[in-house]
Amino acid sequence: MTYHFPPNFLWGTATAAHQVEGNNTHSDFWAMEHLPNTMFAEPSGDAIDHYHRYPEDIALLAELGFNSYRFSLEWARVEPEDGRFSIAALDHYRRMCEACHAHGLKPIVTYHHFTSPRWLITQGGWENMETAQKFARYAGKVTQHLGDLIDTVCTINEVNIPRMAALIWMADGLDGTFIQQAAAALHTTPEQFAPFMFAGTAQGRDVIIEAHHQARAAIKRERPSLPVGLTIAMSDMQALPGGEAARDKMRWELQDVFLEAARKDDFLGVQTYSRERYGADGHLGPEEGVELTQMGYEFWPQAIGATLRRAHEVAGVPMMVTENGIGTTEDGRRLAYYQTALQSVADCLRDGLDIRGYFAWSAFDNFEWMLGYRPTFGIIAVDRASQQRTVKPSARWLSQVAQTNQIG
Ligand code: GCO
Repeated sequence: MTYHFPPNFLWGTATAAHQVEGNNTHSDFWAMEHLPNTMFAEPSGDAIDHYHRYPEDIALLAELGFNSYRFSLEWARVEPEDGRFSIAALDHYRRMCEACHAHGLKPIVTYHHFTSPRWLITQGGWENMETAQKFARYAGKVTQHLGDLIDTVCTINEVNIPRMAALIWMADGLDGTFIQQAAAALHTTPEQFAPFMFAGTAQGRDVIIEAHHQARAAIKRERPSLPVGLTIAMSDMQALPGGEAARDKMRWELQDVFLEAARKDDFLGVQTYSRERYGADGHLGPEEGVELTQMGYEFWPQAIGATLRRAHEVAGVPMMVTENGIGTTEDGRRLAYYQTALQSVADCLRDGLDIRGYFAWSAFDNFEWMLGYRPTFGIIAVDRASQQRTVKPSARWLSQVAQTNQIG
């Protein structure tokens, strides 16, 4: 059955500065990527050189028929030293926004996507409450300089990722040698080492939420009408019989606390990739027989519908799917993923949920953090030796959807 999306629905793709720009040498991640005992599969290096190639990249996204583009600013470029703002960097991002407008793409701009300036980590990073003010100062400055060109702001990408890392992925602790080396490289102690991803304590959570609230206020002071929200990573948290209590406890810690913190926002960015199952003893691995993605989690595109419904219930604000996608070498599986995912977004809209847009993760194959360049999430492939871009069939399919504003 054909479904027509609402008029003005935003169709786009998403990227993050550190994953695509290349040479973010002032950032904490750059330092961590280059340690002798690094946890990173490889350094980000030139990435896909989006810093210089954004004009062609944005033109390509427009050619595909999208009407918006979600990208992030690199705080370490904008404020390479505490309190010292680079007007040249701010001008660069202004030009990016201008390029979007020239091509009919609405810029959805994320102010923080995992990476931070090195100096912030030296000062205690995301476990230090003063970071909230520093982030708000930066957010105010950015908004003053380019707020007139921004359509929507996502303050912090995936506010809950540090908690998720601490309570699930890194629950057994981190490699001590890595932490020691990283702390030394960032001029702090292993006890106070708190880049965003590693700020997984309850204090880290409070700092991040406070940073969002203070940034929102700083942005609104500059431009009261600019829509502001945060984004959250949500898997569909399912309980097997007997697993309800374990699931509910985790769901509170990993999702609900943050959804409640977003209740006064203009919108919420929902980012979903898969589901997670809970049994009586807690978190379970993938179910036997279910196809896995390159990331090792289940191919479960219908998760997006479930998470949108949950977010609606708890946060109750307008929503955007700010990321959704799959790491796979088989583009046919990506296409199948998007087909099912968009059907489930359409079902939510039919049920009256207020969903304003859909952003595929990702526009391009890019630097997948600790896993390096191996996982490929892009709807556009990149040959990193020549930096040549090649549109994949899944991009053509999404392009059709975006241009007709409907799925069949
Ligand atoms: C995240 C980030 C992206 C990732 C994507 C694929 O969700 O972790 O926002 O930077 O690359 O999710 O794993």
